[in-house]
Amino acid sequence: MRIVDAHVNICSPGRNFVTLKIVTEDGVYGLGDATLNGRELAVASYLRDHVVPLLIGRDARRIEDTWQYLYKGPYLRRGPVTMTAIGAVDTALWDILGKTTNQPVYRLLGGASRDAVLVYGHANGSSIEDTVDAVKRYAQMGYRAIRAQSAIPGVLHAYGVGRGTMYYEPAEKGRPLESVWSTEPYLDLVPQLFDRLRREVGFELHLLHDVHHRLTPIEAARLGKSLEPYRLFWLEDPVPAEQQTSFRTIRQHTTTPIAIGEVFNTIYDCSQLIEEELVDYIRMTVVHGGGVSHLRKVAALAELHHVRTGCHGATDLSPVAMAAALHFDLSVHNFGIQEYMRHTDETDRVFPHAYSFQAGAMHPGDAPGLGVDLDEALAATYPYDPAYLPVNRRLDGTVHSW
Ligand code: CS2
Ligand code: MG
Repeated sequence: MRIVDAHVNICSPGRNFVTLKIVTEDGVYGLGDATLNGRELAVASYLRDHVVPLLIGRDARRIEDTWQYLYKGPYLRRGPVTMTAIGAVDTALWDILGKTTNQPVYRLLGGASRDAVLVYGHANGSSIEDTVDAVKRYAQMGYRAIRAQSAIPGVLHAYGVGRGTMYYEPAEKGRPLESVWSTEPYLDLVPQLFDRLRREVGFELHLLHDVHHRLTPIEAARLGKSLEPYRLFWLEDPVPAEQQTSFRTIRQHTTTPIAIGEVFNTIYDCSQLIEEELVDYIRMTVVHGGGVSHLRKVAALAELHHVRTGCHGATDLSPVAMAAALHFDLSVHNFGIQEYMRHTDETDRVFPHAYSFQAGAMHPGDAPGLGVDLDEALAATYPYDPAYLPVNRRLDGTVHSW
């Protein structure tokens, strides 16, 4: 089953997406998401100019060998661009294998380990009141797990807030937005937010919060401790993730569960965190984490250390990545939860898909392969539109983690 063609599609139905399409000599094709927010064209070029020529003629069924070939072959390894490109190839090959064996991918990954996949949605507001109302709206829609983010007095363009109720797109058309950060009002506000939420909605709902890498280890320890009475499902990305030992400080001071990993690209970015059991959820994705094949290895290491999966599922990961994530989530043993930021109707029309949402959970569907497609004619009506993620600065102008 030789690969005879592969091409990269770039479109922007509401936001930019990069999709790899691999075609075999039997006319069967597979899709892989290759979207790297704010650096889309770098991955498109990596695929077009360096990877696609190497795929032509290869046996599409040799998924692991192709992964190793693309990972070890370039000599220079890892990083978001390389691993997003490899992730797209890997995902597309699993899609092809599912289609040629007439099986949904989750069945090829060992079958369903549960009936459906618990997901969480994003509630945000320009005030605590506003955020409480948004959480209640999500609960009414059937969500059993909700992430809550609120605007912070004195912080301009705080992460995760604004731009509509169902969709949140952090990337800005044109030049990066400059947001202004201040830690103290944030550390004061977040416990108040969750105190109010628990008093208003009770303790049955799972509540989550994303710090988005904006604290130091001791500040994160303090926040984790102050949130313990509100029993969060997780506190996400408390500190920048490059220095894995930083999490020892957090672990020493709080029992609030910690989630990390949406910015990770290989198992080496989290192996120490997992082996020292410094985190509770790993959020690596099929798109930025080297595909289904690599994510299974991360999950296997995590299982040894009581760490569960909590895959990133933001709007800048396309429906192709969401479909692949749900097949992975349905089959992996140590599943925790899946992030589900809804895509716009435009996006859903360009990427018709079999996955569905019901009563706070999702299922990938039983179509052969991933159960997602790309309408290339419709995609062509949405040309690429450069956009960048914000740059964060402290009150004194110093660049700060976002
Ligand atoms: C976020 C993302 O969903 C999340 O947990 O951290 O919205 C993130 O900011 C974007 O994916 C960045 O591209
Ligand atoms: Mg996040």
